[in-house]
Amino acid sequence: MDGSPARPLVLADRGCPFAHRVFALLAHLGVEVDCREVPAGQQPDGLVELSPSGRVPLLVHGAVVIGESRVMLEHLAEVYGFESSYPRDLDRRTLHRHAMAVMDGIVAPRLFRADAAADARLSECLDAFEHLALEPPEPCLLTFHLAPLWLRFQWWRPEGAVTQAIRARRTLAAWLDGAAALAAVARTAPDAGANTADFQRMAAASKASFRTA
Ligand SMILES: N[C@@H](CCC(=O)N[C@@H](CS)C(=O)NCC(=O)O)C(=O)O
Repeated sequence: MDGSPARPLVLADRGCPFAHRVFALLAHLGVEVDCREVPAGQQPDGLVELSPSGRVPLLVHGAVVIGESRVMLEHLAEVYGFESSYPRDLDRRTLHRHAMAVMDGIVAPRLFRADAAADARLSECLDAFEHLALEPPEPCLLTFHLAPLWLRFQWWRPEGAVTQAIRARRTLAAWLDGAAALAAVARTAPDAGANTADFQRMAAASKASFRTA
């Protein structure tokens, strides 16, 4: 790379919450992005060469080809010098990273499938989010990471245990609503109705990939 990185290419399902994270960050940074629509579960020409599992979203940026949205955020934040990506204080930075890992490892999979073991840990998971929800939500990797998932829980699982448990925590729910209302998140969010219609297709693709994982 010569100091002017190539424009990022994101292969993604238009409604995917994980891809939404990346589009929100890039919108906030004012970075133009090329998008290629790849419905979850499909493997159009050229995808398998880049991603042997065929999973999306996928970021192609110069020599980097990666398929984990959390790592995409980190990569793009460094490339484009996102100053407020993480708090300066090490302890708070670690807590942001921890909350992001909890979201991806335990909470987000519940969009697609029930998990009794995760139910038992839900309160502990939400504590990890709520501890960070004391100040107003600002554009940072944590807010771009959590907000798209909070929107999908409300749209796709309005009566689900995660959605209900978050709503019962007023401070956390207000903070997540504020994160979802950040300009870059709102501007890159799909239409709620259309996205909910896409959910069945994404859930089916997700089940298929969990089965074969
Ligand atoms: N941990 C991944 C999750 C990616 C993911 O689950 N993608 C959804 C689409 S919203 C899916 O079902 N992918 C199935 C597939 O690509 O086969 C990330 O953060 O990027």
